[in-house]
Amino acid sequence: MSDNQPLSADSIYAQKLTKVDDFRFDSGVANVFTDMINRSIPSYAELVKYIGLLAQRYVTEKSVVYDLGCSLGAVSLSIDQSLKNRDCTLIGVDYSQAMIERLSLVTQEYQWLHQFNSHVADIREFELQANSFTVMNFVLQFLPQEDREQMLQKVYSALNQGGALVLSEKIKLDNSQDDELIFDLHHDFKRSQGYSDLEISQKRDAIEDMMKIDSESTQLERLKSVGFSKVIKWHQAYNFVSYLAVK
Ligand code: GEK
Repeated sequence: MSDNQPLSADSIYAQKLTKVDDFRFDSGVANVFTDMINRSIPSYAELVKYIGLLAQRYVTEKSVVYDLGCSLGAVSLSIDQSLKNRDCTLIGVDYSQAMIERLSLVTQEYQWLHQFNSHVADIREFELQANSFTVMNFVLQFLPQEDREQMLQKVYSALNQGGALVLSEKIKLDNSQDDELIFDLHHDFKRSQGYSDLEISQKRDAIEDMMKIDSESTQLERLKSVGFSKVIKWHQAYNFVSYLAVK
């Protein structure tokens, strides 16, 4: 398959590396991203599809919708397809230039049903307009832990009353034995996707400093403390969960 296809296979950590550098969302990762995320996050494709369905309930006519940390735009594409007869503007933001360039490449033949704008920006610095629906699908976990509450506060403030945030995160279970078990089960899942033990451990070494995982209780308390009136966990596959938080 040519390098311009979204399905180039992820073999970034397949060979033994003398030194494992910190993980970066560079062009090497962007080129294999669709394969990488589908083989790393259980039920990723279903989750993305169902986010489109949630959008049907929360996106209001002529409103803005945000896909923060959009990578190759999977969530925006799902929402675009799902909202057939509603006028809205989709905005994708990602700080990786390589991701946004690749998003443009892989969607160049796609006919958007809604206006879609993408921006290269750090979501912590990016000003949010009033909007009805914001999605952060596995993105908050990459922010320094001390910046996460402020980011959620900003999202909450920009949402219209009755609007919703979909927040998907890898979590730590509060009970340490349960957490070890779910961690191992996720490892089994990655093996079943064709990743070797070497790939799994080198990727973990690369990512562990830049992706600090919060516990389930921290996630729930933080969403409540920024003001969301309703917070429910609507999806879970292993230790990958998604919360629906309604203003
Ligand atoms: C999907 N949502 O396919 N500002 C902007 N972008 C950021 C920041 C930041 N501070 N930190 C990380 N990113 C997508 C998947 S991937 C998840 C999201 C994963 C971006 C980063 O460049 C990358 O594209 C994305 O967040 C995380 O549904 O790789 O596990």
